[in-house]
Amino acid sequence: MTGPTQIVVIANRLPIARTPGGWRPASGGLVTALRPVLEASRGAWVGGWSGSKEEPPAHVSGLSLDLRAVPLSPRLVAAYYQGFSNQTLWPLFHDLVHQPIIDRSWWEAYRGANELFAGTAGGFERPREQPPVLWVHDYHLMLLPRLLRRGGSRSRILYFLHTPFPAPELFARLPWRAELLQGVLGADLVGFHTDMYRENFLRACRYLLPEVSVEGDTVRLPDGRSVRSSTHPISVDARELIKKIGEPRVQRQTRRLREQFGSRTVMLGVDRLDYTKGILQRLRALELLLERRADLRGRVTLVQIAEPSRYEEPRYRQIRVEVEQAVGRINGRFTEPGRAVPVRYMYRSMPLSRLLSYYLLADVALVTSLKDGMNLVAKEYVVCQAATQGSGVLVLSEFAGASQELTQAVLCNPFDEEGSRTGSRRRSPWAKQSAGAACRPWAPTSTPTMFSRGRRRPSPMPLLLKSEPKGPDRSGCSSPGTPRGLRGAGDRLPTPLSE
Ligand code: GDG
Repeated sequence: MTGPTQIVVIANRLPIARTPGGWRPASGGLVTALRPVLEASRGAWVGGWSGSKEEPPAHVSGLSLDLRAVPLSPRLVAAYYQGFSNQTLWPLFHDLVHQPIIDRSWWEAYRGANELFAGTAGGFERPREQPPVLWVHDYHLMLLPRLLRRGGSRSRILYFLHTPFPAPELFARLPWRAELLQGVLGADLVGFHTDMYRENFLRACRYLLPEVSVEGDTVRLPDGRSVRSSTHPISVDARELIKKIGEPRVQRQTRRLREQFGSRTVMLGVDRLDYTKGILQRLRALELLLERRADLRGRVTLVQIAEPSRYEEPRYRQIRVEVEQAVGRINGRFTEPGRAVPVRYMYRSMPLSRLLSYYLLADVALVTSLKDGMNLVAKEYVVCQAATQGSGVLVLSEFAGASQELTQAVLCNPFDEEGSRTGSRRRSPWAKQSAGAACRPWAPTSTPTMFSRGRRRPSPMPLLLKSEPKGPDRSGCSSPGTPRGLRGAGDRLPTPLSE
C-alpha cells in the first residue's frame, strides 16, 4: 500500500450527532483538533454507540472519515461510562473535586467495554498491508492499548489522555491502579497535555509498578519494550476559527449583540455544565464583586453559556440546581429596576457561529476551572480576540492545563473566591506569545513525528503573529477588594468595549 499511513482514532464516542436534518459531524473539541490530521490520512474513527435503534452511518457528509461503531448496551454504558469512567476516574483525575465511587461491578464493565473496543479496532489490520496507526483516546479506554497488543496488533499504538493525570498518591487509591497503568503501557507512546501530568504518570509507574524502570521520559518494561511519554498540548484549529469569524453571519450577530449590551462590560463563561469547571465559584466571585462595588451594578454582565452534560448522573443534576440557584440569587439581589440582569444564563448548546460572536463581544472571558486537562475555550477566546485585534482579557485558572501556555492570561485561583492582593497581573493583552500558543497546531500532519519529542513543541504557528492589539489596556491592575477570580477585569469594568 502506498500513501500516508492510515490513522485510526479510537474514542469513547463517534464524532457524529443525529439532528432532525440527519447525521452531522459533532462539534466537540476532539473532532475539531483531530480533523486535519485524520482527513489527510484516509482516517477512520472507532467509537461507542448506544441508545438509538438506528445504526450510525459509515460516512457522514462534511467529515471524510470511515466511521466504525462499537455497539454498547445501555446497561454497559451505565456501568462503564456513567459509572467507572465518570464517577470513579473523572473525579479522581480532577483531584477529588468530588469523591470517586469505587464499585467492582463498574470496573468489570469497564474491562468488558475496553475488550469490545479492542475487537473492533483490531479489525483495521489486514495481512500484507501496512498496519494503521491506532490512536487511543482518553480515560475511558486506558486498558485498550494493552488489549490491542495482546491481541497481536502490529500497529504503532498511541495513547493520549485528555484529562489531568493526578498525583500518584491520589491515583494509588484506585484498587485497579496497576491494571490501568499496565493497560496504558501497552502503547508505544503516551501523550499528555502538560509536563506535570506526564511526570505524575511516570512517578505513578515508578511507585506502583515494581516490575518497570523509568529512565527520563521512558518506561522500560520487563519484556524489553520501551514506552515513551510526551507532552503534547491540544490546541484549536485557528485557521478554521478565523475563517468562521469572518463570515457575514458571525459579523452580523456580533454587531447585534454589541447593540444589545451597549456600554456594559461583558464577561463570558462557556463550559459544559461540569463541577470541574468552577462555574459556581465564578458566580460567587461575581456576587462578591457586586456586593462590594455598588457602582458596577447595571454596568457589568456575565454571559454564562452552560452546555448540558452528563445529565443522567445525580451530581450533574445537582450542580445544575446549584448554578441556577446562584444565578437566580444574584439576579434577584442586583438587578436594578428597568436595567439588565447581571447574569445572562443559557443552558443549551449554542451553534458555533453564535458562540464565536460571544467570543468577539466579551471584554473578559472567565475560565475558572477547579481542574482542567487543557481547556479549549480559553484558546478559542484568545484566537478570536487576537485575530480581530481585540483587547479582551482572559482570566484563567492556574489549575487548567492552558495556563501553562497562555502565559499572558490573568491567572486566578478559583478556590479563592474572596480574593486577595496576591494574584498575578499582566499588563499587555494578547501579545504575540499567547496568540501563538493558543493556535499552535496539535497534531502534525504526519504521524511518525507525532509525540516525537519528550517535551512540548516549541515553535508557535505564525498565523496570528500580529501587532499589539489596539485600544485601552484592559488587563491591568485590580482594585483593592476585587475578587481575585475577577482580577484584571475589576478596574476596567466600567469601560465600554472599544474597537
Ligand atoms: C476535555 C477536557 C480538554 C462548549 N459549549 C458549546 C461548545 N463548546 C465547545 C467549546 C470547546 C469545547 O466545547 C469544550 O472544550 P473544553 O476544553 O472545555 O472541554 P471538555 O469537554 O471538558 O474536554 C479538557 C479537552 O478534553 C480536549 O483535550 O481541553 O480539559 O476536560 O471547543 O467551544 N460548542 C458549541 N456550542 C456550545 O454551546 N458549538
